[in-house]
Amino acid sequence: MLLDLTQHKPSGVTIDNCQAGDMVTVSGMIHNVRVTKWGGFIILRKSRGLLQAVVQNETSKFFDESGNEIALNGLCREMAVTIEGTVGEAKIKDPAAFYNTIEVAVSTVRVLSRPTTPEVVDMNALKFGDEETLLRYKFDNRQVTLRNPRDMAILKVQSTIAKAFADFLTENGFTQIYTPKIVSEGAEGGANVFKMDYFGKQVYLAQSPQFYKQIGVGVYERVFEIAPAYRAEKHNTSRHLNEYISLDVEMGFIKGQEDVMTLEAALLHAIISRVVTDCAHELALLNATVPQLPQQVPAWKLSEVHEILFENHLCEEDHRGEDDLAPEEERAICKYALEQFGSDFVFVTHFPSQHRAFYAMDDPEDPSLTLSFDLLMRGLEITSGGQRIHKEADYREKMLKRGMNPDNFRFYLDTFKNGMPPHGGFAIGLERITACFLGINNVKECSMFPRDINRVAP
Ligand code: AMO
Repeated sequence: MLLDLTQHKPSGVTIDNCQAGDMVTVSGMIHNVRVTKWGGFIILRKSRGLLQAVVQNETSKFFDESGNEIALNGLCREMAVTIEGTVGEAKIKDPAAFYNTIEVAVSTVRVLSRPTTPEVVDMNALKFGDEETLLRYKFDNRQVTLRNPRDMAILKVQSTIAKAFADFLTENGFTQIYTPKIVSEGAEGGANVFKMDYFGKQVYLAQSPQFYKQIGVGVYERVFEIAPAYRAEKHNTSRHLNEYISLDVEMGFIKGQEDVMTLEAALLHAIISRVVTDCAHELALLNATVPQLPQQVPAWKLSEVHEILFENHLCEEDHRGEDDLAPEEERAICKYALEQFGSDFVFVTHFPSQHRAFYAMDDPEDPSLTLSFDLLMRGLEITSGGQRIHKEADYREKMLKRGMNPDNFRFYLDTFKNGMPPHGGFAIGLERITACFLGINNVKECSMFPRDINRVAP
């Protein structure tokens, strides 16, 4: 047999390039069937959303998997079907309808396969009293509830964010890398690292590709990765996952952390533009407000944030002198930045050295602080980043000060021994940026199969 490679794409008229009056053949899953006196509607689910097909009793015919003619009420939700019909103009109000200016007048429907349970999950009826019960039901049945147009839209936006991230960085001279997730040392420190047995030896699941992306800078100058990261967070919150997708960036030959922050702002600009262009349907369906990112993004030191909030009476408590941002401060400074600077994003810089990972470069002007930053979006931290130490001796000194054993990090330190440029980078949590973009309260809704302290299946 010889395979014809030109056949991988449908040719001629398809549902995505048709006009009123065209005959089309379109396959999809039946999302809903409504029977009327004169015929009815088949709502077909396609990759971007719903398509309406109109049935007329006199002219529409239906066939089962064996080619036997059946009645319209022989069709049911979640059957895989191929519909042939004529395209007509329509004005469909349902926001889940991706095809909202056309419909198909059905000539034939052929069933390709059918569900084997009569109790197919009804995506239209995903309405429960409280949010927690609804989310539990959705996650317990995620393999099917993902087919609901709202969840499809969330993950479509997420995939567009990841694609825009990769495209922007590739266009700006970054090389995509793939680094191991089974590692010998946790990169971020702390206790939230998953241990696992590796042929009798204790190893860890990577909390971040931090070491490897820095190593990548010694090779390619500019690198990025899109990959899972693992955090053994014991608390079950709306902002934490135990496995999340980390959008990692690392770049060499920087003059300071401002270069990294500027790159991130430009990257976010590209991501927002791409989502607006490519996901108009999803944004409308989810009722999302496009994030505002001005040409000049506010960036304040941590101490300045405490001050601003205190002086303007924007927080209940006085947080001046604290080592980190309190959640109420994250929300308050974002509200302030939006009102005063029209920005849904705020950079916060110069976190205390003792609260940042060892690889963060200390500020030469005040070594108790680091040249590091967080980026807040709409009240939530979506990024950490900063300038890194690039001299082996400085690493050793900081590790010893922290009671770490440099011998455990030999391969990492070897990189700096062999020469490294000044460099820095950042990581964006994909689920968090998606949730903030779309105004979704729980990041788990932005994970295809969320992992939390109570859930490893489906
Ligand atoms: P950090 O630990 O702050 O930094 O993580 C970076 C970003 O990853 C996301 N994130 C999470 N998302 C969901 N659930 C979690 N449990 C979780 N933990 C982190 C957040 C966070 O801002 N190596 C550094 C980055 C760097 O400096 O380049 C790091 O991993 O959006």
